[in-house]
Amino acid sequence: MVAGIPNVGKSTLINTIAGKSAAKTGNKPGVTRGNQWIRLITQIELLDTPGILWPKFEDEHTGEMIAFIGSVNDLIVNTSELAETLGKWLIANVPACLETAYNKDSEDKISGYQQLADAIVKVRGCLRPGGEPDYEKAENILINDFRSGRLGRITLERVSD
Ligand SMILES: Nc1nc2c(ncn2[C@@H]2O[C@H](COP(=O)(O)OP(=O)(O)OP(=O)(O)O)[C@@H](O)[C@H]2O)c(=O)[nH]1
Ligand SMILES: [Mg+2]
Repeated sequence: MVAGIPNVGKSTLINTIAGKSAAKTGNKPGVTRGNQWIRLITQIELLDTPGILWPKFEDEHTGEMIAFIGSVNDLIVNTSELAETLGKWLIANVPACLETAYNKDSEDKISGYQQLADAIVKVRGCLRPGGEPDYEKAENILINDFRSGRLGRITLERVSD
């Protein structure tokens, strides 16, 4: 049986082992809706299962990290808040990744979330008609860049934690 939190690659792992696309996969949580047996050879089958989460998180940061990586349905989290929490975490922990992605041409280092949002607006051209900054677009860019690995390979938890 392959079990774990949503959207981490359980179905992909089974397909890789089976050597065929027997289980449905997709880049969002909740793709596998029910249990599904997939036969590897006559005597071995693997059970694909829907992603599961704890009924309650021990602490807020655990829930935040699960949301950062896209294991909570984006429809039930506030994108603005998620982007800000993620942005602040990245500034505090891996500032160099942000500098490389969004601030190469500036001499001022990104030191706060507003500065980060403005840097994304500038470098990725997030403007509304009329020239107003489109922060909503910048928020989505930050989340997508983090999840797709565009900011680099970033580890959220360390053994020392
Ligand atoms: N970069 C990378 N992406 C992966 C890997 N394994 C899976 N993915 C991608 O992650 C996304 C989720 O994969 P799934 O196999 O559907 O994940 P799941 O755990 O079965 O998700 P649920 O069924 O929703 O719980 C898909 O877009 C996969 O292509 C991996 O090893 N590396
Ligand atoms: Mg699945």
